[in-house]
Amino acid sequence: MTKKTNTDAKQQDLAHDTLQPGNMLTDNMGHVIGDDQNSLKAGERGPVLLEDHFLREKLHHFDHERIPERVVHARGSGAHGYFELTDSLGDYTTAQVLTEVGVQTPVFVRFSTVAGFRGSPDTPRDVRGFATRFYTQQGNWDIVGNNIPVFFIQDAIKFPDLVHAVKPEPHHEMPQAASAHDTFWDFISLTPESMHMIMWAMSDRAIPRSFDTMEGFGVHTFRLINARGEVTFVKFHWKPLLGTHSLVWDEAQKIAGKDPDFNRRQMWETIDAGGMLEWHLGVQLFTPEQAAQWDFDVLDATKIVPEDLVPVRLIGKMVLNRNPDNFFSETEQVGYMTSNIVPGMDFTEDPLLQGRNFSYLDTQLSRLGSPNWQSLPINRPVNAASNNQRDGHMRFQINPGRVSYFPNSLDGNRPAPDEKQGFHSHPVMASGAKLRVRPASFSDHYGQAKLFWNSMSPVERVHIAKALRFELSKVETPHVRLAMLEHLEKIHPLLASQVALGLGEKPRAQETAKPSVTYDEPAEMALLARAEADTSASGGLKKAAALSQLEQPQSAKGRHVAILAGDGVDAGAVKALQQALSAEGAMGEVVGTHLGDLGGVQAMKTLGNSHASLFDAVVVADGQLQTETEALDFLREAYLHAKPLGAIADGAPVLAAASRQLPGTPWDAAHGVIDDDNAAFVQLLAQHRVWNRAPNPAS
Ligand code: HDE
Repeated sequence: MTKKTNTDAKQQDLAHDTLQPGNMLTDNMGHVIGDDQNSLKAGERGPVLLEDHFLREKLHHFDHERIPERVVHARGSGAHGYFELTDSLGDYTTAQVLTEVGVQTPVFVRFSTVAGFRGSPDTPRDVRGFATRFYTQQGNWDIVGNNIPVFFIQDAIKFPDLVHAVKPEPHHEMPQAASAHDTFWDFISLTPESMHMIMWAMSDRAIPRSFDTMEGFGVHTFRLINARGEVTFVKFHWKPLLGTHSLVWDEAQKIAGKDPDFNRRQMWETIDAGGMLEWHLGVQLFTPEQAAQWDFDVLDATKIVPEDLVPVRLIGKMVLNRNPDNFFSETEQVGYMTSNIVPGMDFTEDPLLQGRNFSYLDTQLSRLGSPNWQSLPINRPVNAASNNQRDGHMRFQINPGRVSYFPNSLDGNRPAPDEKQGFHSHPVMASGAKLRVRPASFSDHYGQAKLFWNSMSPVERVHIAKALRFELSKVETPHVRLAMLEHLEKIHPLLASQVALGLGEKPRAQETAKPSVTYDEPAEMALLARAEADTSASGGLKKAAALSQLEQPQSAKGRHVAILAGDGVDAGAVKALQQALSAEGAMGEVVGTHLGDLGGVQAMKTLGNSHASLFDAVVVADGQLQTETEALDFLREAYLHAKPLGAIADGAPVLAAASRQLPGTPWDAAHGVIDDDNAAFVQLLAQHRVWNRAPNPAS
């Protein structure tokens, strides 16, 4: 069967505007330039003449090359691909993209951090944006989501305050891409509705390993409407095929210096090498009647609908497999909008979503500079836009004829609205007094924070406590730190006390454990493992499925393994390991004492230009590295970051030498250090981290 596909539609559309260089250099008006390296001067040694129109044009364009970066989500990276529906939602919606099984719809996805500037590193502790545009035959549909399913605030009117608080402080513009500062925590401590989101933001979710090991969420509840006009509520989920995995905090900070483009580079290189990034699209479908039964409000974006109440139904797959041709024209100029929905869908009354529907259109004007921004190649729909809008700065199209109004009799009344095919707002009953209030159903701010806490594994709980200690210890104003401890107390007293210890405050709980600084102390882990909270606003659940990342699918696919080697390496052993890894979709990269040939294997990276934090696991393949400090550091770092370690050929003594740098730590197979067993190593790699190292590693 030939697959119905229109994935090429956007690629073909973009091809119209993709310019190949001609043979001769011209100015922007097509005049061939004779000399582009010397300006026109009066005499050999100047002065330069104003008459030099080539110089002026070139400088003029250069002077205006920058546009304002996004006010949030400035740092980001995008890729093209397609979405293919495998399971029709025809019972729930008339949207073609969700009913035509087997059709491939082109997509462009942009991943981002929120707080940092455009040039900031990829790996701060932050929420990640996950914005997807579907170029459907019924117009663009955007899911402008995040990698966390809830948000800090319930009402869009608070968004500017939230963003002002988290961005670098306005008097000295510090810190860059970090929430660990006074203004953020001041705002949060005065905003109880943010507590559920704070638990997510302090968890490992806020330091994802890569774009293709993070989930995506539409966050808000939307409506689907079927042919009979019936409404179903829906929440959208992107589930990565590789599972959801994170960095550890010390590693994330080091990557920010060693390779600030870490996530961007990995996506680019994966696609460049012919690979792809993949997610399932999942939906939670529920009726308004079901929603009315729950003890939380589905219009409140600080709440999840636990998967135990409504399972996620996987309905299709998204594949990203083409890098942009030009970062600026595609990734920078793409303008997503929550208001981009297609017939068969509708918004809900979520006040955060309603505010966003204004903001995303509005912001493009100051960023892209003209009301014609929707005609930019990356933004225009594959079904051509057709209306009576005209003129404005940078008009791209030439609209012939004298008619630019509706109704008209001079051009056959075209283009005309179409009752049948057009978008309809669902006729939701709306009435009431005009009130500036928050509904009572939005008032539980701690119940789902507790649900999240209860759902974490012990090691994930320790990471949350450590993240809070890190962040709050950077807050200089004592009353802000204390105010945050009050909130944590309401989530769990043991969590609050463990954080208090790190801040030099008196813990309220009778029982405490030494807070871990370098290691996850087993005592703290054991204490927090017992810290179960009573929940509310959680549909009666004490714990929810799919929140802990340790429950995620395990696979070695896409993992990068450093193979440390010098000139004396056994090339056969290295190649055997590389083969075992590539059979599972992982990569073994030789990191050499120098670049190039190491007696039969090629080093593409060196111990000096690389770092353990840039790999998922490390194997040492050469006994002569025992005396190489950089090799020992590689192994030590990887051990501390709970990564699988191994030795092949005569590498074992190097592991032993590295272990002596960390006295008292076990370096054996039971703790993720594998000697000369490729199959066991690959199996371990699929588990991502070795959490049973005791004491556990810095994170
Ligand atoms: Fe955004 N957000 N946002 N946001 N957001 C922007 O739009 C805004 C919110 C999200 O890769 C801006 O084009 C308001 C939630 C992503 O281009 C701006 C509110 C979620 C991106 C804006 C929110 C998001 C943005 C800045 C509160 C997850 C990057 C540039 C009501 C569901 C899109 C731009 C890209 C970007 C406004 C809250 C996700 C200013 C007013 C909740 C992924 O319009």
